Amino acid sequence: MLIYPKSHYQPYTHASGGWGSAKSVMNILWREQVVTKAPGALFKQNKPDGFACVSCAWAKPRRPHLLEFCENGAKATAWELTSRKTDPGFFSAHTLSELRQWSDYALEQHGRLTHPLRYDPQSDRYQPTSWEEAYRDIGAQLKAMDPASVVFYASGRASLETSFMYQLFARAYGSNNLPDSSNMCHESTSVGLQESIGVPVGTVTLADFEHTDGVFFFGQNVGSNSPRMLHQLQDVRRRDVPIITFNPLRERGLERFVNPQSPSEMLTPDSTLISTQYHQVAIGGDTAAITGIAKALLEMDDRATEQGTPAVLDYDFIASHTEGFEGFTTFVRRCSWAQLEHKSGLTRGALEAAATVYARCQRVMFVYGMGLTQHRHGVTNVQMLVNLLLLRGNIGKLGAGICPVRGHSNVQGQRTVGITEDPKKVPVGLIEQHFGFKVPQQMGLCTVDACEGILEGRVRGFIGLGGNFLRAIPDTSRMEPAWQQLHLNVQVATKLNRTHLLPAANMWLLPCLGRIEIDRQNGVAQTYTTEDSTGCIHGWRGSAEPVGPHVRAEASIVAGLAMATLPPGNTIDWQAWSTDYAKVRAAIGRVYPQIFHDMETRMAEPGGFHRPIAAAERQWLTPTGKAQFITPVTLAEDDDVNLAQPARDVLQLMTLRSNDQFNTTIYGYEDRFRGVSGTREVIFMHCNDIVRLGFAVGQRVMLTTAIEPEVKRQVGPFEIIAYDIPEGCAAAYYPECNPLVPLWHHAERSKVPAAKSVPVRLSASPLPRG
Ligand SMILES: Nc1nc2c(c(=O)[nH]1)N[C@H]1C(S)=C(S)[C@@H](COP(=O)(O)OP(=O)(O)OC[C@H]3O[C@@H](n4cnc5c(=O)[nH]c(N)nc54)[C@H](O)[C@@H]3O)O[C@H]1N2
Ligand SMILES: Nc1nc2c(c(=O)[nH]1)N[C@H]1C(S)=C(S)[C@@H](COP(=O)(O)OP(=O)(O)OC[C@H]3O[C@@H](n4cnc5c(=O)[nH]c(N)nc54)[C@H](O)[C@@H]3O)O[C@H]1N2
Ligand SMILES: [Mo]
Repeated sequence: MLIYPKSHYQPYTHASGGWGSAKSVMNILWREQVVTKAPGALFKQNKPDGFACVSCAWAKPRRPHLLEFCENGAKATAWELTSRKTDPGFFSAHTLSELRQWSDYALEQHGRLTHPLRYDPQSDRYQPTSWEEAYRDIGAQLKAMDPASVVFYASGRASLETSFMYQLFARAYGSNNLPDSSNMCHESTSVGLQESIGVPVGTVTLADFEHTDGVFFFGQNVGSNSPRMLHQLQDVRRRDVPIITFNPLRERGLERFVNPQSPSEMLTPDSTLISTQYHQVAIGGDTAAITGIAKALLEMDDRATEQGTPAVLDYDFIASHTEGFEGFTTFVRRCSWAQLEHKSGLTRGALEAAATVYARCQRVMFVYGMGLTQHRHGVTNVQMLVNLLLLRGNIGKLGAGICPVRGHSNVQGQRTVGITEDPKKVPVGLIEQHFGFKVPQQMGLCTVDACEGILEGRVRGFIGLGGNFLRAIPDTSRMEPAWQQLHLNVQVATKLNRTHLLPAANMWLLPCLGRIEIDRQNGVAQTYTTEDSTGCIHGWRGSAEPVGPHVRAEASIVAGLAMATLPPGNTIDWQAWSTDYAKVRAAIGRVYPQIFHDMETRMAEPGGFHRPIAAAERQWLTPTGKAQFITPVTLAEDDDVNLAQPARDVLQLMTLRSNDQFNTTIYGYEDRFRGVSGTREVIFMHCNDIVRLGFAVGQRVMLTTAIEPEVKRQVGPFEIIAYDIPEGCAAAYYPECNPLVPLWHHAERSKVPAAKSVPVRLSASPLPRG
């Protein structure tokens, strides 16, 4: 195992990108021993003849750059291509009890899984098994279980082909229990946008970036989590288009950027200023902030009426395309500035400044991420963005629209091909017609429901198509003991993680190919498809040799499990599908003809093809055929705790990602842009809070959840860092803080865990400095 340098904090003052980025890429290529192997793969990353990067869902341009990847995409590639292996020899040397003491970093860094494994309770070890035995035994277990008690989880990476097969397998087996990572991520988007504009996805494509004249950025850390978008933002800024950012933290990538692939920028002190206004909204203050901007707009519009100048609101659009305008504006007018300033943590002047820019621009897009969706009122947040866009007709025209930045590289696509717990969201009739089985009608379990089912013992079986479920979900300390009570647990994975280390009575770990590897079936390299955050669908193929002969493609594993489980007589030819993905695509085209007709030719076009998004054409697929202004019921995104008196010792904690991780995959201990190295066990706080609460910079503290005191939820010790963050707010890393998030503390309606707003109290750590 690696020994880390002593933890270190020094504010970072350079731009994002630049030499720091280039150095960080070289470091990981070296560490993963892929310096010679990776560059070939990196040239193919996000190219028409290459593979889709696994690091984020941001769109890939029709005419790619010579190197169409970012620092974190390169890290993801190196991490997957690593020459390190976690093979049967490793498992015979380590018991699971021992491995549970390892860090997330050490587990994955040990390398790729190479053989199918079965847990042996006697020796407390994983032991190699054959694929045939694994399928047979898992199939036998599944056949003996009640389908309603089995959960089929998907982390958002698997291709459209594999995902389509997976949901079909679950439904043919008799279960709609298809939670996915989206349930912890952009489900607030899927619920909110569907109600507001009649589609569950964003309306913006890359072309809009070329025509926009105003970008508003809410709660998304582009520099770390979708760095390729910085190219579009840089182009936007070169046209002198304003970018207005709302984020409690001053994120480096939203301030300045140097393109590490541009020699002229790398060799000169030039960097691009990204945000032209930066508003450090309080955590959970966005609904109030957006209300404030709307209020300022209404006031400007009133003045225009008085003075006989052109209206600020787009009344034609509002009249012909929307409903609910009166209710919404009445609400906005009723909110006082004092209230809005208090809840948003921003001054009236700041909100008016943002409104002035908004009113001046003719084509505005709103970009957002987890800072909006992972709140108790995350759905309201998303709908507030739409309300503000509708006021000036900023949906359904070039250069304008709503742009959720999805996380996993195919998370949006998985939904498109049927991975959802809600059978009403899939074309049941066509599935039944083509595949000859009855789709169960009962609503399935989403992620939070699945966790509740596990806690209560109703869920007995769990199949995981990727991901690190036990580490990604809330309330980890309560979930871990319950997880071990499962009867059946099957995990399909590329690398070992903590989810695999708390075994069920019957547990298998099945190694699969990664995205970057060539997937040969009957000697033919297969292509596969994904859908990005802008609804664009591309064909891809792997370019590196597989990690070993015993590792199988995800599609083939799903088919193997399905054939071993389902009764003979269903009309799906799993064998043929898993050896020729064109056949799966043909089936997808039959079930979703509007989106996927002629897929075989369209997927190969440069830049792929776009799924139709009705709202982008100003067709509103809502019950009344109009876009909806939806009036919020409250200004507070999080009302579990009133952060004003008397709870002055409670801080609102956000859990977030460093620049050196992909979700629960920890690449290293270097959060460059935030200036932290050597550790992840830190809490970022405002200096006034540190003093007010009687602590000191560098002191180690325990964090305890301040709601539901009868359940003790605690993590630590974490070192205090004084940081530029609003008073009353704090930040620390995910997944280390997941034990603090109560399972019930999730967004209303979308059930996305409210991971960005956990009320916590701090106490001095009793433990000596480690
Ligand atoms: N390198 C890398 N890339 C990734 C990932 C990764 O872990 N590493 N994860 C992928 C996945 S699955 C996802 S979903 C995305 C996640 O990408 P993001 O959506 O950027 O998610 P987070 O890093 O959790 O941070 C969200 C941002 O929200 C801000 N924030 C927190 N609370 C609030 C609030 O109340 N209001 C506002 N306005 N802002 C707030 C935080 O300061 C932070 O900048 O990235 C994807 N891409
Ligand atoms: N507190 C807090 N909790 C959060 C969040 C937060 O911001 N704060 N964010 C939430 C969000 S947005 C998300 S998306 C979830 C993420 O939840 P998940 O998607 O479940 O987690 P990941 O960390 O992305 O999964 C990593 C594992 O996936 C496996 N893997 C990697 N590549 C492949 C592959 O190609 N195939 C297969 N089969 N397996 C593969 C590896 O074994 C690796 O260990 O976490 C959520 N949890
Ligand atoms: Mo995500």
